[in-house]
Amino acid sequence: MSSLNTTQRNLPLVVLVSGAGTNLQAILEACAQGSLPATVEAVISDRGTAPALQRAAAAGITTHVLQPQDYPDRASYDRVLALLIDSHAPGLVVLAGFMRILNDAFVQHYRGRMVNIHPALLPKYRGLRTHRRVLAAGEREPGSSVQFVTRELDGGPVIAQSKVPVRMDDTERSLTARVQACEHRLYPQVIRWIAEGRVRLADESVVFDGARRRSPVIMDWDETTS
Ligand code: NHR
Ligand code: GAR
Repeated sequence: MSSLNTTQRNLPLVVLVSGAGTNLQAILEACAQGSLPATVEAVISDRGTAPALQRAAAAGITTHVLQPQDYPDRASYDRVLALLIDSHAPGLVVLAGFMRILNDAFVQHYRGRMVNIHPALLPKYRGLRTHRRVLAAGEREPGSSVQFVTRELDGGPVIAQSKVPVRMDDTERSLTARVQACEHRLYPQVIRWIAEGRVRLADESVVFDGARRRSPVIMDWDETTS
């Protein structure tokens, strides 16, 4: 059946989570508002207790829990995870607070089709407990980055970043909250660019509107919100 609006298909997403799921929530809301031409087909968690699962269920999204302790090794876990993801035929796999390292075969399978959000201005502060390390280092420029996932941990090409002001009296909690508020705008925006075909991975670089980028897009919300 044809109608006026059938040319633009929504990008099917599978979102991987481990925790609170506030980024998942921001993505779900952007989809529901029509500001993100994507559909969350499934949410998969490596932890049965992740609050993100409740958020997904509340939005009527299919959820799966795949617990590492039920698999003999990382390779078999990653293989089953990929089969489960592929059963939903996503155009993009979205890591949203997913806390488990994925093996090379997995990362290769989703090359150019998997993104991650990390709470720092990469390449600074790769790895875990980012906010604590940012504060301990007296970092003056916290922020968040969205990148394509490649073999090197937190080392894939960065698509976009957003900076966040740090305050004298910041605690791990207050800084985390400010960075997350910024992530909730950044992640839907980057997924929108991918859904619209404006951003893709070519070799080791991000291509934006047909041009190879040598550095990430820096989001300045005053100018670039749409
Ligand atoms: N996998 C690959 N191959 N490459 C990346 O860049 C990945 C990845 C999987 C997840 C997210 C990431 C982050 O943004 C991510 C990026 C977990 C760990 C980790 O050490 C590191 C980085 C990231 C996520 N995880 C421990 C592990 O043994 C478990 C830690 C825990 O359970 O708390 O998997 O920072
Ligand atoms: C986000 O701040 C994300 O940047 C970070 O975890 C949070 C997940 O929050 N990711 C990492 O630290 C990856 N190591 P959420 O579950 O509420 O979306």
